Amino acid sequence: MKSLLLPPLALAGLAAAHFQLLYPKSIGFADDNEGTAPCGGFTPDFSKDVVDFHIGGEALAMLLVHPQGNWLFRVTADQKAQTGWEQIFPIVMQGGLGNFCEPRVTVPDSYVGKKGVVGVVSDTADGLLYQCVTVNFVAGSADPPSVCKNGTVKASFADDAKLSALVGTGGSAPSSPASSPTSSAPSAGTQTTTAAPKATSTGAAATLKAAWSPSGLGWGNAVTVLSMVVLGAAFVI
Ligand SMILES: [Cu+2]
Repeated sequence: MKSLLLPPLALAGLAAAHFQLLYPKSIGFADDNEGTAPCGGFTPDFSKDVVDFHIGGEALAMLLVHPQGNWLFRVTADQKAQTGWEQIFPIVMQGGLGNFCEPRVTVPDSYVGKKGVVGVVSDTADGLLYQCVTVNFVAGSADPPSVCKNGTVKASFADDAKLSALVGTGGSAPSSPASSPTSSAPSAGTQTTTAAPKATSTGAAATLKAAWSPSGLGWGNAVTVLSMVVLGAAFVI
């Protein structure tokens, strides 16, 4: 399997490095262009690598080379990756540099049988960074690959207006700011978390899969904070 991991020395002065999508296979990674929406400077090409993405659960594995970043996972059936982006998981804040994986991200049933694009966007100190995967949406679920692991990082659900603007009515066109930059994040809903004291878990990111729906309801677990177990962490700083 092709490894996209940076050599450890590269982690020292990482002004330029951003994040890498380790799984599924990205349509392309170019550090200098990763800030280019919607796919980090690459254009989806369905005559090339198209991977099956199981809507009942597929892993998304990243390597964040920033001390902190917020993750948006989104899908569209627009093969040009311009419109129709839908959020498929709550925005997660990763604290700590290293591997991060959501082992079972799901996609609405309506995508089965279609081709489309899975997008991962990270909001970091360097701005918004993009990676895309060209996929066949298929039924069923897949076991997470070995590259799906979590380093010594913390994760919690977060609100991020910049990321929320990239899905739903916010559209995805980078050059044309949304006329109404509304955030689809239910700000009121996230305030109902006082009943759930900060839950700490030694479980992996799978535990982050809370009851959540794209409609914005069900953010009750937003305060869940996890201490990721080290599952073969790639880096020790
Ligand atoms: Cu960066």
